[in-house]
This record gives sequence, structure tokens and C-alpha cells, in this order.
Amino acid sequence: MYAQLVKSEGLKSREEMSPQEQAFQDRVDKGEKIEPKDWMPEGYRKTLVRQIGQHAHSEIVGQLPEGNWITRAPTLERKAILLAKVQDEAGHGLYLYSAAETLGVSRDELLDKLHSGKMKYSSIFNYPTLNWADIGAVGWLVDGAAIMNQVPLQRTSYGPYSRAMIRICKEESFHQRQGYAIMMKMAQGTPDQKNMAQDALNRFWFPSLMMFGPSDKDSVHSAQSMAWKIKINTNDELRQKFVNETVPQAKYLGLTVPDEKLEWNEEKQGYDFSEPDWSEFFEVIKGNGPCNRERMDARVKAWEDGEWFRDGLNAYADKAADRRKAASVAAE
Ligand code: BYC
Repeated sequence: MYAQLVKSEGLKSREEMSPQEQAFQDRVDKGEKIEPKDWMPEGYRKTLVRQIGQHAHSEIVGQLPEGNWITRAPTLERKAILLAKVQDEAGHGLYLYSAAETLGVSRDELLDKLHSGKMKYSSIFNYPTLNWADIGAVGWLVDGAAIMNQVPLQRTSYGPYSRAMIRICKEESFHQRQGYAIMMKMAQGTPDQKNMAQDALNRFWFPSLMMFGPSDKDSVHSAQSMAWKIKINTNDELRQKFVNETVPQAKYLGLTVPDEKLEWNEEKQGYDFSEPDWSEFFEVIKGNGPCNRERMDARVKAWEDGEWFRDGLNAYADKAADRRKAASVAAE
């Protein structure tokens, strides 16, 4: 695998690697997990910090479009389910910030980079959730795309990231099912409800395909990340898998995927489909999507409003540390 990438993608050949880098690559190739105290190339560490940090931010920012509907969920049961789901996303963010911390970067540093626009989060969360059907579409399509990407990441080479992914994937599959259950209810409801479900699918389909990242020819990090097994599949491979699995689910709902070019291709045993509008994707990740400003304002406000609470926790932690120190001095 590595040898192929060296040829096609111009990565460092074995001969160009230092003995330490060679030994590291051998461990990765053998499928060994890399742990925080192990030696690793600086590029590997940086790529992980970027990817895990971006992933953590996505979980936290991803609470906003759904959190917006907690107070307006149609029944008490739906409210309780949505509340649990949004709470899970906070937990995912925390596992991931903790995994990033093992690489020597603090949560505060990562959040500072998010708030100052130096770090990204998933493009999908810059689209609005206009009505209840959108909450169904987010669970079904957005969490569906997230799982497609995250299941292989359970086998990623960095131990703490891989272990975080195992826990996250268990919860994501529940999230996807709750979204599909909402879509099912609406698709089987009144004609107006079915139209709402179709409209949500129309708006979320292409943004969901964009979640997998740019097409392979434009993906800057894939080759090296795959050689290091930070990524296990290419962006296009996962996008294809998502389309193959999701189209039959849409058919079962009696809904139409908004793509005239969508067609089963017997030869590749998968669907042919239209590419998303990549100029829109690049605009969204540059900060010019429909909700970028609103999302960042909400996160910065939450951070600033929470300052007194963080200060209180830190003051307590400092006092507790002082007490422990005084007790150990007294015992000596
Ligand atoms: N959005 O070289 P490429 C969730 C950037 S949340 C924004 O292919 P890579 C959930 C990319 O960063 C799911 N930016 O990159 C939460 C790079 O720019 P920089 C989040 C994107 O990293 C709440 C440039 O484009 N999942 O589950 O090899 C509620 C070139 O791309 C995006 C993860 O984060 C995007 N979609 O591959 C519900 C999974 N795509 O950094 C659900 C972990 C690309 O050089 N991450 N970019 O400035 C990954 O697997 C990879 O990072 C990606 C991108 C496949 C996303």
C-alpha cells in the first residue's frame, strides 16, 4: 500500500526516511496502534491534531442546528430523544478534545483557534434547520454520512482516536435510526408532511455528500493520511458507499433523491450520481455559507458567557491542589 502511494502521490520513499521514520512506518503498516508517548513524525502529530480537532469542533458546533429544535419538538417523547442526541454530541466533542490533548495541544488552544477562524468544522453545520423534517434529515443523512466516515476510523492508527471512535460509533448509529424514524413518520403522514420530508431531503442531499470532503483529485491530505492510516478510505470511496446505502432507504420512504443523473451502474455495482457543487463547498468552508457567522457567534457567546463558571472551577481546582500540597508537606 505504502509503496503504491509513494509512486502515485510522491510521498517520501523508504530510502528518503530516517531510520526512526522507517520504524514508525513499519509499525503503522503492521497495524500496530501508535500511543501518545511513542515517537511519531511531527507531520503525523500535526495532521492528527488538525483532523481530531476539526472533528471535535464539528460535534460541538453540530449541536446548534438540532438544539434549535429541542423546544419545538412535536411530542414529549421526540423532545427527550432529541435532547439525549444533542447531549451525546457534546460527549463526542469531549472524547475527541481529550484524544487531541494526548498530542500536546490543550482544549483551550483548540477552541481559541476555532473562535478565531483558524480551524474548521464540518461544512454541513453551516446550513439551517428550517422545520421539524430537517431534524429527521439531519439524523438520517448527516449522522448517516458521519457514521460512514467514522466506522473505518475505529481502525485508525492512533490509539486514543481509534478508541474514541469506537464509543462514538455506537451512539451515532442510534442517532441515524432516530432521524430515519422521524422521516418514516413524516413520509407516511399527510401529503403536507410528506412534502416537508421531500423538501428536507432536497436541501440536505448535496450538503451531506460534501461532508466526505473534496473529490479525491482535490484532496490535499488523503495520500499522506492514508499512508499513516489516519484515514482508511478516500473521500470518494466513502461518498460512493454512502450513496449506495442511502438511495434504497429513500426509496423505502417513498421519497426521491434530488439527482436526475442517479442511476444504478451494474458494472461497478454502485450508483452513478452527480457531483455536489464544489464551488459552493469551498465557499462554505471559507466562511461564506448560509449560517457560518451565526454558528460562530453562538459558540463565541457560549464561551464568553461560561467564563465565570470556568473561573470558578479553576479556582476550586487550584485551592484543592494547594490543600493537597499543604497536607503532603505536613505529613513529611
Ligand atoms: N467540512 O484534503 P482533504 C458529526 C477541508 S460531525 C469542512 O480531503 P482531509 C455530527 C479539510 O479540512 C462529522 N472542511 O482533508 C456532529 C482541508 O482543509 P485544511 C465530522 C472540510 O482532512 C453533530 C481541505 O478541505 N467528521 O458526526 O484529508 C451532529 C481539503 O480536504 C470538509 C469528521 O470530522 C468538510 N466536510 O479529509 C451530527 C471525521 N472536508 O484543514 C453529526 C474526521 C474537507 O487543510 N475527518 N475539508 O485547511 C475526516 O475524516 C477528514 O478530515 C475529512 C476531510 C474526510 C472530513
